[in-house]
Amino acid sequence: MTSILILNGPNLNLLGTRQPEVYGHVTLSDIEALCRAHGTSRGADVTFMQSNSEGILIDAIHDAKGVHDGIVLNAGAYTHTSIALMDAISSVELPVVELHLSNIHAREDFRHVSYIARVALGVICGFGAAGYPLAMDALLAHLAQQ
Ligand code: CA2
Repeated sequence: MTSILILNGPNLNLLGTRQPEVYGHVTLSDIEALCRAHGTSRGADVTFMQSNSEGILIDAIHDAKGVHDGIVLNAGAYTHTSIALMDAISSVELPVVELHLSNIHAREDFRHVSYIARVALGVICGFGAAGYPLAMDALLAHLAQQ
């Protein structure tokens, strides 16, 4: 069975509690349920995690090698700052779909820069929680071609 790691970065544990005008009312638990249901419908195994720590996210990417077939990554604000996350993705040579709830290109200039995009298969942003199943499908379509 295809195995997907869905990895969420800093502050995403706060979803649904603040800034609903930007991120909506959906919680990270709601998103996890959506991803698990979508995985079941596609016959894919889903591992879902969140961390506020850059090091834990890097370790999760390293540990994904040989365990998962690909990663959906919402790296949160580390997207715009972390060369270390970019290097971790390059090192494991697993396909990664970068995902954002908001349209980062319609927001502040500093959010227009993504270190993840340089090493990602592709990027999905601006579709809210619905972006997660879209990212999973993009990853599964890529893996089916391998
Ligand atoms: O749009 C996205 O998914 C982001 O990755 C969310 C990050 C932001 O830094 C990125 O630029 C785009 C923020 C994570 C969630 O932050 C919250 C802060 C307060 C309340 C709820 C969520």
